[in-house]
Amino acid sequence: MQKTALITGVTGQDGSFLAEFLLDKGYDVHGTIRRSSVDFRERIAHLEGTPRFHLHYADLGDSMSLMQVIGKVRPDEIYNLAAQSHVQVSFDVPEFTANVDATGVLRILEAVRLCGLTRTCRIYQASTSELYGKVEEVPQNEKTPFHPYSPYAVAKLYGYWIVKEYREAYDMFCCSGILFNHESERRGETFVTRKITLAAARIAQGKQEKLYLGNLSSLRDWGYAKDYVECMWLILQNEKPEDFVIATGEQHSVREFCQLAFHHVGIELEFSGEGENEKGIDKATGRVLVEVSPDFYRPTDVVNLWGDPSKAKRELGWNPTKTSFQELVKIMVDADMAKVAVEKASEHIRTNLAEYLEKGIVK
Ligand code: NAP
Ligand code: G4F
Repeated sequence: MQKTALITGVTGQDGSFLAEFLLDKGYDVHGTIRRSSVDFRERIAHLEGTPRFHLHYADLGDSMSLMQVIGKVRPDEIYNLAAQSHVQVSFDVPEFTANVDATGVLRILEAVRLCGLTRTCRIYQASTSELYGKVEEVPQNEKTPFHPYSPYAVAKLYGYWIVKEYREAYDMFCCSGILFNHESERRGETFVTRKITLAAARIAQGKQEKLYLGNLSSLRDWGYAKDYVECMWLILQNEKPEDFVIATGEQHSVREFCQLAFHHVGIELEFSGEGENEKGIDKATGRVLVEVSPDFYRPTDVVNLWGDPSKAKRELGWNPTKTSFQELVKIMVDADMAKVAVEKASEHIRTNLAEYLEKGIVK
């Protein structure tokens, strides 16, 4: 029988990949979008018009909109991916972050209950390795104690616990995927990986002089988002509702990510100096291409994330290293090189066209 899924945050990186994945599996896919003055639907533009793909307005801060969409769609599966997902931004908008990332989860769970879907609807909650925060052990697994270290992480911790509470109190099939960082060519441009790949592409094509970053020594377990959405689905197909750590089991620093990204555009970077004085220098020309700016430091920073995906491998049969770290960086750099080249070409066309119009060469 055809299943129906509802994805909150379908316009985001993960939402767009998950929508494609579920459509391929034959699902009827519904996604929630938010009203904004400029519609940003770039990641799902190619899906609009697909007969089994439907969009609804809803906001995680607005219970009524959630009740309406859940009551109307009556989904078999809900993937709650919507969130204010930027850790640094959560220090600037902590209350908004709590409303969406913490209370928003409760609103979804209550809407499912109030719509009478407790027995039929399975719920996936997008939890995060940020819960480990100021880490108490490495690598981190499902039993590692949490120590959230940002307003974002504290809000997500509430989401994690309320999901567990509803599972135990009401016997609901709701689970958290504790996902470590996952990136892609669709990653938001202010997350560190995408900021680096876009800057490397712009610098290589003469469109940017320098890249400013924060903590270069921070360590992350970076995977490919397209591989991770499969796991979200597997978690909901499991016999029992359980929480899983999803990670690659490999760790790299921001500095290493930078070196590899620049290597792919033909620039070998050498780092020298320490702290705020550290610089990334082009070995061939001696030009300083990367500098540290304290603007990108956080009041508290999570610096040692490294996941142990053994349970997901064993119980879900998931392969954490389908796309290697090296392949991930290459996919992102190749996509940004193409994006910058297209931007340059269209600028060129616009400039020439203006000149031709002025000279009357074209009318
Ligand atoms: P993302 O690209 O920032 O997407 C977030 C989505 O949430 C967007 O569609 C956004 O809509 C929507 N959203 C934000 N506030 C909302 C609100 N008040 N009501 C309804 N929708 C709202 O994030 P992502 O990287 O795909 O991550 C997906 C989820 O996984 C998030 O919950 C994130 O916290 C979590 N997570 C991500 C990672 C990672 O490494 N990517 C790791 C662990 C957990 P707009 O397009 O309108 O802004
Ligand atoms: O790319 P980031 O901003 O990702 P962060 O903070 O790890 O959060 C992401 O992953 C979480 C999973 O662990 C998700 F829950 C969350 O939603 C989000 O998707 O920063 C990564 C690291 C940090 O330690 C940061 O301090 O990179 C460091 N960094 C260094 N320079 C920078 C920069 N981060 C950003 N965004 N920008 C910089 O210039």
